[in-house]
Amino acid sequence: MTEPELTAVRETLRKQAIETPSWAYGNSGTRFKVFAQQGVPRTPFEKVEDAAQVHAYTGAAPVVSLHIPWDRVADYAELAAYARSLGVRIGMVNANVFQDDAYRLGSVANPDPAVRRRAVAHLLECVEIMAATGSQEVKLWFADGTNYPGQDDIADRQGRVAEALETVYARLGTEQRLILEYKLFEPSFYTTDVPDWGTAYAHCMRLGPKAQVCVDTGHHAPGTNIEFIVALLLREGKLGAFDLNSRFYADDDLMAGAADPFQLFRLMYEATRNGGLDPSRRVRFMLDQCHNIEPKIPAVIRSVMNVQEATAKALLVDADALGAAQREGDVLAANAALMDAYNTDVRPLLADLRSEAGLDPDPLRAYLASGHQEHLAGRRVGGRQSGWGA
Ligand code: PSV
Ligand code: MN
Repeated sequence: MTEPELTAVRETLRKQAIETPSWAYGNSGTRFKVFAQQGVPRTPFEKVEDAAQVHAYTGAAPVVSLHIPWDRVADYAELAAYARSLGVRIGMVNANVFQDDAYRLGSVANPDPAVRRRAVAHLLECVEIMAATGSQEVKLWFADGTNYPGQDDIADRQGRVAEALETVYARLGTEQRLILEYKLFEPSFYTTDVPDWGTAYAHCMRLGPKAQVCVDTGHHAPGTNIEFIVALLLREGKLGAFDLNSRFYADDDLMAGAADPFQLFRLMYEATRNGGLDPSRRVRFMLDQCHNIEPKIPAVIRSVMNVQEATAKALLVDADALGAAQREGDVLAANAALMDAYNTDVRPLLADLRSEAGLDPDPLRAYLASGHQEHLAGRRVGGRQSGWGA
C-alpha cells in the first residue's frame, strides 16, 4: 500500500462513527432470566451518559440510538442538548410496536383497523421525536406475522404494511429517512410480514428515495450470505443502516465480531468496496446488542473496537492486486488478497490513531482502570433500572 493510500485509510478510520444503542446499557436477558447489574442507568439521560463514556474512550461512537417508548422523556430537545453537552448526539429513533397487549395479532398488519391506527400513531410520534432530537432516521421493525397457516391472509397483510409505511413516509422532511428492518423469524413462527431484504426492498422501492433497508446481522437463516445482500443493496442505493451484532444460533444479539470476526470483516469489506463508508451515503453503523451476562459499557467498548478492527482490515485490502487477480481469473491470488488483509494485525494502527487523538491506545483497559464502573455502582442506587420495557 502506498503512503497516500495509507493516509486515506487512516483518515477514514479517524472519521468512523459507530452508533451505540441506548438499550445496550440497560438490563437485558432471555425469556428465562434477566440478571440485573449494578450501576445500570435508570433514565434515558443516564443511558446517554453511558454512551458518552464509550465515545470518550474509543473516539468512534459519537452517536446514540433511541428506542421508543423505552426512551420516552418529557422533553426530547433537552435530551438531545444533554447528549451534545456530553459530546455525543442522538441517532436513529427505533420504533417499538411490539410490546402492547393490543399487538397480539400484529401492529401495522393487524386485521383490526383500530390497532393499525394506534401503531401508526406511534410511528408518527417517532417521526416527531426524530425532528425534536435532530435525528435523521426513524427505524422500523415489526414483530408482525402469523403463527399458524390460515391465521390471516398473507397478501392482505402486505397491503396493510404498505399503507402504514406510506403514511409515515408522507411525514418525512427532506433530509429525513425511513429505515425498514427485516427479520426472518421470531416472535412469529409461520409467517413474518417483513422477513427478508427482498420484502423490505420492495416496500422501500415503492415508497421512494427516502426509504432504505436495515441489515441486522442476526436476522437471517443460518448460512445466508449477508455480504452479498450488503453489496447488492449498496449498489442499488438502498442500504440505510446496519444493526451489527453476533450470533451463534438465532438472534443472539451478542457483541459484534464475537462469534465470527471473519464475517464482520467480509461485511465491512463489502461496505467499503461499495461506498458504504462514504459519509454522503449516510449508511449508519449501529450496534444492536444486549449484554446479558457481561458488564455493559465495557462490552460496548469491545464491540466498537471489533468493528474498528474489521473496518481497518477491510480498508487494507490491496484493491489493485485484488482487481488484477479478478480480471485474470486467478482465484487463489484474489482470495489471498482478501486473506492477507484479514490476517493483518491492525491493532497497532488503531492504537496509533487513538494516541494521535489524545486517547488511551487501549480503550477497554483504560476504561476498566478508570474506576468509573465502581463509581456508577455507588452513585446509581435506588430508582428503577432500565431494561426492555423502560
Ligand atoms: C428485533 O429483533 C430488533 O433487531 C429490532 O432492531 C428491535 O428494535 C431491536 O431488535 C431491539 O433490540
Ligand atoms: Mn435490529
